[in-house]
Amino acid sequence: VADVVALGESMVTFLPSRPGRLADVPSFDRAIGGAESNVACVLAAAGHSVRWVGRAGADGFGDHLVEAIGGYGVDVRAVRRDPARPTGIYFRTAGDRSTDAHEVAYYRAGSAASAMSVDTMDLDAIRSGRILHLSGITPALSADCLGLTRELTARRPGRPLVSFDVNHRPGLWRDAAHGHGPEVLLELARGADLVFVGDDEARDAWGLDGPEAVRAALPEPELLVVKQGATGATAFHGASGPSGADQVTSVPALRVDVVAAVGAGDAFAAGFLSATLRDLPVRDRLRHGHLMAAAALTVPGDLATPPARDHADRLAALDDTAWG
Ligand code: KDG
Repeated sequence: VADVVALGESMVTFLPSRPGRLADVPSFDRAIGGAESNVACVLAAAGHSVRWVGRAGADGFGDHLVEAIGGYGVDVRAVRRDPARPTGIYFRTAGDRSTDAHEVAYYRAGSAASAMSVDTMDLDAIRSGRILHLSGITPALSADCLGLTRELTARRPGRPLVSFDVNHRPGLWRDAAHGHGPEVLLELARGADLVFVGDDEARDAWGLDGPEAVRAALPEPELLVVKQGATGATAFHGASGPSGADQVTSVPALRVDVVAAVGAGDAFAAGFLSATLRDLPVRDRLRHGHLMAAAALTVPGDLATPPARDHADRLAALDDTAWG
């Protein structure tokens, strides 16, 4: 049994060779992206057994994704290849360091992954881990992808622990005829056991201000993590326990010089899930999330080498004065 199965679209990512507008950047370097496979790669690099399930084209970019993600030690045997549809790709600019306002150009409409559905995917493989990690990107891709995500977040006895990162991508929902992003994301999050959401996403998508408001609108998940950017993260947990009352745990983020914020949310989820698999207390799960995020924030691509486990454990165990 894998520790974690992550399902989602991965794309070949093109990182700019220099700063500037998309219109001006003359060349790009190839890398890999995809929120869920990013989580899988970080978890594998941190020593967990992880499987990524997705669909890629039967093309060179698909080969690259499978080889590169497999190269992180992620099990890619359940990835399906589609001879009729291409692998999605995307380009992005370096953006402004202080605001992280960057341009993204997706070429993924009609991609192999957009054809993920309850019929085209191996549901047993998807449910074969202790934790199933999903994100709100998948339901934005197509009606079929939404149907698959609904099936996987339906509460059923014996299912793996379902982790859901809201990952609101307004650009993907704008033209989606199959659903209204904010509503769909709230519905799916209600079906998950563990939910990650940024306070900025909660404000933009749902008009909810601050962690308490998010918890009030989303009481179902056993554990809710509201990420507050450079400030920190707050977890609500235990409401389904005997007392019925939530415990609330907040941990400040590490202060780092941000190179690129893309991938930091995925790394945070990976750190939190890694510590969850090790049954660490919620405070330490948040600290491991911040440590992995700090590694991702300080590199230009989505993926950074995570700190070694014993190193991360030593940092997470520092007292509150070190953690601000
Ligand atoms: O979280 C990082 C992702 O945003 C990036 O890898 C691309 O999956 C991606 C998406 O759909 O935005």
